[in-house]
Amino acid sequence: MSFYEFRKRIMEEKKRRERQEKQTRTESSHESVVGRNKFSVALLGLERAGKTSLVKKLLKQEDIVVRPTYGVNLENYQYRDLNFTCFDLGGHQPFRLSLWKKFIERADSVIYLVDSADHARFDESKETFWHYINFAKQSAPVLFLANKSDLPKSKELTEINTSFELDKFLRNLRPFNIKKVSALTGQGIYEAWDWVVDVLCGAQQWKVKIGAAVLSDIDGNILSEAIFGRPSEQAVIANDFKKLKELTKMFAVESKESIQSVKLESLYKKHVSHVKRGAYCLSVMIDPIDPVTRAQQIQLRILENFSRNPVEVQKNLSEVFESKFPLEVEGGRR
Ligand SMILES: Nc1nc2c(ncn2[C@@H]2O[C@H](COP(=O)(O)OP(=O)(O)OP(=O)(O)O)[C@@H](O)[C@H]2O)c(=O)[nH]1
Ligand SMILES: [Mg+2]
Repeated sequence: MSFYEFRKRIMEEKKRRERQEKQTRTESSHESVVGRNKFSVALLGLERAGKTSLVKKLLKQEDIVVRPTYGVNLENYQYRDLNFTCFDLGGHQPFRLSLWKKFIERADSVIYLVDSADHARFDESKETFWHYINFAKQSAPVLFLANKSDLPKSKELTEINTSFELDKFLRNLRPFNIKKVSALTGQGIYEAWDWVVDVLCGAQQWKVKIGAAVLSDIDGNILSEAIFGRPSEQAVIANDFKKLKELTKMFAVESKESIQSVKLESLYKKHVSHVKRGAYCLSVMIDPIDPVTRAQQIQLRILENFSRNPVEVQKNLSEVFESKFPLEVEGGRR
């Protein structure tokens, strides 16, 4: 055999192997998780990002002194009747190189933490995120957590989104979200975990296009309102907006006596989903093709957030939507 033939054969064999590997990867990525009650979650992030602290907070083991993780800690965590195995990976470089890939490939979901107050390491963290996320299963939801939000120097989500170029994920066909948390105070950690659980259970789609939203108190007094979308879309929605506010007031009065209430109505070619919880009612306008249950979950979470942090009611409603569900809800400010 000549040298050229030999080289050609080697190249052919290499291509065959690559094809085979790609096929195996695609098959395993379509593995269904619906109906399962056991999931694995890989926690990633540079050293000191707060991965172990987050797990300890979820497990309510805050009294245990957190030390740097050598290798990997495997922790079992039960939440909403589901069992999770958390791969809490050591973030130091040697562990990233030797361990991360094989745990990421096995995980049903990936959570990446960044220390949002450690601006000096954003570039390193960004590079690490984009490198390792390629090893995640195509079906695995990816949650990006801006941790240490309790620190005064911590950056806002919009800045983190820009620094890490996370919008690129919108073009990626996988569930993705970004949230702000503090593993120290516990702020946002259950909302974050809820999102992972919701996606893993396949109970919802992960994107809802919200046209407009109105917040009222239980007497039907409008507290805040927002029209989303591009200017051309906003002009169309503006016509229906007056009617949306009337429907919100009527819903508030109807549901005054109940602690929690949900109602769906049609308004021309749109759906109006009303949710009342505690002291507030929140109505949103969505396209009929969008998942109503998902919209209702989003409304409910926003209202729960208002009951926990009443000062947030003062905020601009579009900012509240953006900070709670930045990439999940289409139609924020553009
Ligand atoms: N202020 C503040 N400190 C935090 C927070 N989360 C973690 N820390 C602190 O950050 C330090 C590192 O936390 P770890 O949980 O060990 O970080 P890790 O990502 O597990 O680090 P490695 O195991 O080395 O990869 C500890 O001193 C924590 O107390 C947070 O949300 N706020
Ligand atoms: Mg650790």
